[in-house]
Amino acid sequence: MNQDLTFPEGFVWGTATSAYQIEGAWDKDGKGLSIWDQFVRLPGRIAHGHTGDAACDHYHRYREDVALMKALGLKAYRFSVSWPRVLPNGRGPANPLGLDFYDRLVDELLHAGIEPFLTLYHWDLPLALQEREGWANRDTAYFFADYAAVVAGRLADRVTFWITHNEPWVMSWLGYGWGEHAPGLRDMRLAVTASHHLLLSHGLAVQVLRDRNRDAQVGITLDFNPVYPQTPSPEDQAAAQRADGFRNRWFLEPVVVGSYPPDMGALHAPLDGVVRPGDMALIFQKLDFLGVNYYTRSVVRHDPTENPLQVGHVRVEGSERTAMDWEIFPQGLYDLLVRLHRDYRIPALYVTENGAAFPDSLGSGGTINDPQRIAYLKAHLLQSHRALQAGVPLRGYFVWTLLDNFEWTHGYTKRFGLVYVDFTNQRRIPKASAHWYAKVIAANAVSE
Ligand code: IFM
Repeated sequence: MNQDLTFPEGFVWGTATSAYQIEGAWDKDGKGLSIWDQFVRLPGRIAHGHTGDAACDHYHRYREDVALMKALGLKAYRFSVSWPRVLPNGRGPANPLGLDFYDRLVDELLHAGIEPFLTLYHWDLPLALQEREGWANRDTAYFFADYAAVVAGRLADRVTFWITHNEPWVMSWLGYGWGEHAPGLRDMRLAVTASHHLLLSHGLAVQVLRDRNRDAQVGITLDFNPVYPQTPSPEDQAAAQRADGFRNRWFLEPVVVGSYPPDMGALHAPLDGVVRPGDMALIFQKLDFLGVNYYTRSVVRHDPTENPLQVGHVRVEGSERTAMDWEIFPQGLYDLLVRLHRDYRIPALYVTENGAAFPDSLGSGGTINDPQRIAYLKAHLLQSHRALQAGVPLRGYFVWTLLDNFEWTHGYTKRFGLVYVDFTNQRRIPKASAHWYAKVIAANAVSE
């Protein structure tokens, strides 16, 4: 028989989005350009040449979108602020119309009884700062703190939950190391340098946010890929340990321990001269919570031909996969949450992103049936509940994402939303998973 597994009272049920992926209005009302506005225009970078110019037009339709969230019974909404919308040049005078937009959005959310979780940075760096080397330039960390002050100056009276960065690992490695994301650079040294400046900017911004609002709850969101060895051999286990250091601990440990993982060998060299005295203490600020983004795991083996970490990635045959070709492995979320709690004793954890893309299509009756997404979410919620039972201080869960949106290099070809978006006319249609999630929220429970 199905059993209802109840979540703690006050558990925060939400969805997450990011500015570039949904807002559109890329050049409206005084917004400056971001590195993504430029990157999407480079030939061959984005599937079908898609851009975020219009995206979900959320900039103009935010009222309708908040009404949708309210109808789903969401308790919280995680969104990001576009830095160049607020500071067109990344620094200097603020754009009042840009700030007004977030002011209206926050009021609309509060009016609907939805708690805003505000992310300051989800990858859309002002282009003007990239022209000064972006995150490879230490100054950017200080400009970020000034930007945090501007946003907090306007919203800290109503926003309690603040997230400094989303997935700085992706920003550093895909943006500066492997060239897959904006700004499209391919230089390991730059990637490591950027990673340090991102972390530094986090520490500086935490101080600013606390200064502006004593009651602020401040955290950072990291993306985790729990790593499993292909075999129990000591070589594979050591490879898994190295992969874990690179993928999971590089950003986590500076923030919650105050130092880079000591076992990262070659990755430390580029930090010479980049890390200045006092930096690690600045980065190691008290955190109120950690945001955990989880989608899949990695399985690895020792492979001396793969440099510099000598880690080979293994494709697990026969496992179910999403449209991103990511293995579906719900137990990874449990393992991760338990491990974060056990090893780092962080006061509170939120799953700030979890979800899946599938090839959804509009059915003849105008509905979207997405049983795979429901199964994915349910399985991950069961693992979240298991983690709670094991004593993990998990306070909330945010589905990625509210609306089908611009999935970076995949353009609009990957649909992650609970709500289907017809990009020809911007019509929003809640999928079956949205109705399912609304029931979970209303019951504060998921059935086994
Ligand atoms: O769409 C992204 C989001 O911007 C960051 N986390 C992963 C999501 C799915 O790829």
